Amino acid sequence: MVVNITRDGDIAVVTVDNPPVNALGQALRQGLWDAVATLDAAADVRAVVLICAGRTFIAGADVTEFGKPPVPPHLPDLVDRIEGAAKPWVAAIHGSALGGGLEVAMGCRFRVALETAALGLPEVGLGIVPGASGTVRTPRLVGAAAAVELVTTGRPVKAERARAMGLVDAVVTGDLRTAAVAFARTALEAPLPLPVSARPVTAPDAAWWEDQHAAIAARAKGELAPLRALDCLRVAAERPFAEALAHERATFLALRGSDQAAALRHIFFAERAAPRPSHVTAAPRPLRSAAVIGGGVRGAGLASALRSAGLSVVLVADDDAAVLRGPQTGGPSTKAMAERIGDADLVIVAAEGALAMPAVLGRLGGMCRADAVLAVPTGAGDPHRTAEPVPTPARVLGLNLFGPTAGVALLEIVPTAATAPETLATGFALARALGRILVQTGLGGGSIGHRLLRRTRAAAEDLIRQGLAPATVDAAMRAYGFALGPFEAWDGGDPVNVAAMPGQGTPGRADLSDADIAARLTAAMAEEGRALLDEGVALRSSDIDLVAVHGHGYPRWRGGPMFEAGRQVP
Ligand code: 3H9
Repeated sequence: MVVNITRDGDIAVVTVDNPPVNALGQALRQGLWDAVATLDAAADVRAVVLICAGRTFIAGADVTEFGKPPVPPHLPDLVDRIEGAAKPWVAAIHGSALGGGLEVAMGCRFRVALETAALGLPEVGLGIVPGASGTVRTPRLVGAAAAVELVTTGRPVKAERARAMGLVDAVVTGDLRTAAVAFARTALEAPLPLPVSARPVTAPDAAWWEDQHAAIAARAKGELAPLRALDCLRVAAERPFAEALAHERATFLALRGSDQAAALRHIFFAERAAPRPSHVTAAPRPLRSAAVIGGGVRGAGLASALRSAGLSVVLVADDDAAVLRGPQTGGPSTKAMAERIGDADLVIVAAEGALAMPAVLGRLGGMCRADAVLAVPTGAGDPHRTAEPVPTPARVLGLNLFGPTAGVALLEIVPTAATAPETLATGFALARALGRILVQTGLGGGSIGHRLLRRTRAAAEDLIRQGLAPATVDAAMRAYGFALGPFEAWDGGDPVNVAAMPGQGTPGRADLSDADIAARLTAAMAEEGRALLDEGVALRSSDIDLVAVHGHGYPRWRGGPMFEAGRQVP
């Protein structure tokens, strides 16, 4: 049963049990719908606590239903029904109350949250707006400004902040069920507050809405949902409840069927599939300490992320790591290096180039513990060769870091033929500990990230040869939604020798619109993606999209090059 009703004296406890995240699929909506009728009819029940089994409160609508026609009972009707119940409902929140889950909680007369809980309306991240009164009830509960922040950013807030804004009535510790039942008993002693839908909103003036619009439009860069959400919030503040609800529902249904929502759902599921591939069944090695070798700003960023994940970390700066280049610089410093990294469970070479060469890694392998996992970048060469000189190559793993200059958004694992299953599993455990997206390549030895980059670079340089200025190409890609244009993104790499390119200096030869430029470069990425799949370098086409989005700034709301190319095929 997805909904179970038990009793604690005159308080009924409705427990939702719909693993893994209590998403509001049809069976759960129906179960809650029926529970309202059952409990309204139970004369000896004075209040109802709504609580969830498992790791979280209701985490939202069931996203897998979004591609299909809506089936009754519809969520907005369920929220109204809970609000209109004869007995007051108290939402008891642990884990995350997200999207439809928070909307159900706002239908309840009260909300009680464990101090570790988070609450939010993340719908814009899925290319939609809240569709069950989130844009209409939230401003009635927390005011227009806080509602704009919650709904248009999609970022959840922790329980204490939620209490400060008025989203929850109490933050509790200890046993949630006991605390919520006690809260319900106390609440019954005073007159009930108005249902959320009946509360007034103070409408900000037109200038305030225009400022919000300008700020969000600048951030959204072509993404539709945040501005549509703002529009719903404005209607909610200025129009009666029922009118605003109808406006929100129409906006939700229109966006749900949009290309952007389909693309964002694709990325949502790709991100969740990536960290748990079915072929990785071995137990990871323990990960308590790590050494990060070089890598400049990115190495330092990785070290700090590892520390935040609870590991003890040694960061060896590029200059210190130079000792690895050869015996001539050996002696005491080699010994000092071995002392610094000798205890680490995991040694990550974050430096590319000379420090990632096989000879260097052979030396490094001799300095760290014999069972330490050694993660090395593969951009500079073939990981099989790289691993050869390392004693016990079974513990060597190719590891590439991608993302914004200072950050690491994505880890790419490149196993070699010799990589042991538990070494591979340790790579996955590392990504989970860091909360980063991880993509694994096949055994063929290439890197998805580097190959996509090389191919895009070649296609972009081709455009320069045809007479376009790098700034024109960059602007076109930014207009398409990329975080940076290709030439801006590469300024850390080899300089582009524009002057040496034949055809440069004959402006006007290429007469391409921004859209043409973006189409050329994204098509080149998709073509490379198909080659990566054919060669077995990429295991899934969604992995290529994840690398493009998280590694190379491809607009998330476009779904990545493979997703876009797939949509163009009739
Ligand atoms: C919405 O609510 C619209 C409404 O306003 C209006 C409707 C009318 N649906 O992330 P995890 C699966 S929009 C279906 O690894 P965690 C996920 O695929 C929705 N499935 O867990 C995975 O499956 P598998 C707004 C879902 O503990 C498994 O659950 N809500 C959904 O790291 C575990 O997921 C959101 O956007 C879903 N909604 O994190 C919340 N969510 O095991 C999205 C998850 O087969 N969810 N799955 O691979 C999250 O942010 C995280 O899942 C959460 C738990 C923080 C809850």
